[in-house]
Amino acid sequence: ASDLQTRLRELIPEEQARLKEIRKKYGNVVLGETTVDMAIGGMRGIKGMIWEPSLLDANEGIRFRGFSIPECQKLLPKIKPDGEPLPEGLLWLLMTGEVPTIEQALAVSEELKSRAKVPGHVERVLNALPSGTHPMTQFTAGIMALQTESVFAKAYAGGIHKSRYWEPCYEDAMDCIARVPALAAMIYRKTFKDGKVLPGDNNLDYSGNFAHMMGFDDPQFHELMRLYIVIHSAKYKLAPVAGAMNDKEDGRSYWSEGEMVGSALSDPYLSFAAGMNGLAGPLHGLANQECLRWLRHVVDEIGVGASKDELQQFVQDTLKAGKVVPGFGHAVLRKTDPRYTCQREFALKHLSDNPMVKLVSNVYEVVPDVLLKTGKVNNPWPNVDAHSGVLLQHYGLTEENFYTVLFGVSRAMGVLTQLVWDRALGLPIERPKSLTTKAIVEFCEKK
Ligand code: NMX
Repeated sequence: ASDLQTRLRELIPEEQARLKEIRKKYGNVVLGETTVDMAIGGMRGIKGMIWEPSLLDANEGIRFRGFSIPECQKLLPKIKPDGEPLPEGLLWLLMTGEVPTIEQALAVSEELKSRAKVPGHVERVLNALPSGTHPMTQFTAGIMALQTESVFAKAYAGGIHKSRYWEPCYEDAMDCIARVPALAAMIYRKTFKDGKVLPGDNNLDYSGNFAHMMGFDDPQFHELMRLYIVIHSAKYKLAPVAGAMNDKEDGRSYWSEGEMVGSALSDPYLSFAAGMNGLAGPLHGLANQECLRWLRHVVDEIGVGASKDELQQFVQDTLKAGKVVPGFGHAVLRKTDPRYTCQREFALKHLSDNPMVKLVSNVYEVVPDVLLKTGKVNNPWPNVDAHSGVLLQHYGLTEENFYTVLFGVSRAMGVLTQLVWDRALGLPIERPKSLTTKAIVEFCEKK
């Protein structure tokens, strides 16, 4: 099938049967144990949720439906033969588990275009917010304003049979994915530019049009947006509970809110907005902006041509001041993040003369040794955030307060895909068990 919904309709009965079989065959198998430490420590490492779009491997980094980032770059359809893959193709992969043909990816592109119109009241909601409202607050307010369009909420109110929940959920997921670039671009123009909302261009693909609506028409920046959206689209691993905001570091997630909220049959807009409120937390979405700030600090204090010795000293001073070196380390990954590597390759291909790129490269040569010498850092290698800010800055997207919104636009694909599958598989409301500390102590003492 060349359209996504038809392909999903074919796949869903197979996947429902597979899940039933897994449950029947392995339902009683123990996946892991939960300790008191884990209960106190943010449920880190507890295996307790189904998440299909992606999985994190400690050595290889994220895999989307089993495919590593280099594999996705090679296999997913592109507009230019040596260019970056289309996020529309990735969306097909995330939804179906299958690498699409170029026709299928372009069909997704057309489908998203046909759904992209943002209703007028969304801009009025943004206009009502005071100036200085953080772009992420505007973003979640905008998503909530879009919720008036929810097909799922209307279908549920109309008494739809639960076997068909996934259909209106799919409508909302695709509408939401289609509309968030225009919403984000609107926020960008209002917050940082002349306030004029730029119309979309139907001749462009999803990423190119997003860049265009923000006011960026350099085809190379469009390429960067394709890469950026692909690598930021899905999270790594499972996410337990509402309130945890820390997906980037260890897989606990803002999506936990998205998924928890969605499991209560809140529609995709309500669920996605909940997730985005977690992404806005400083332990999560803001790390990329911190990296750029740290690099700017280097430039201000020493200069963009800082020698390796000077950098080493600067890194040591950062540690001595009780701060982390942003962009390095990972809770799960134990190698250089492939999302860093592909951005570095992009930089070497397109902007190797940029002095900030050289600086990032020198930092890469200095930081891991210094971190290793502390004897406590489990992963001294760079993560995705170490490179993204410098790339965006090169093309003129310098307002780092906006970076989390870019991240949010990308994540819509991963998180809303899972929501469609949650409904298709009939997954129930999520309700991990909480205990009081008194109950924990009583339980332990009885043992
Ligand atoms: N700079 C300085 N110290 C570090 C760093 C770093 N980049 N990374 C880890 N450590 C310290 C960490 O603070 C901890 O110290 P202490 O015992 O005094 O609390 C110790 O090393 C052991 O930590 P790990 O087990 O290696 O790392 P953990 O799983 O706790 O945390 C991060 C993972 C990502 C939070 C951590 O590496 C960090 O803070 N990195 C810098 C911030 C950053 O880049 N965040 C974006 C992450 C994006 N992403 O994950 O993709």
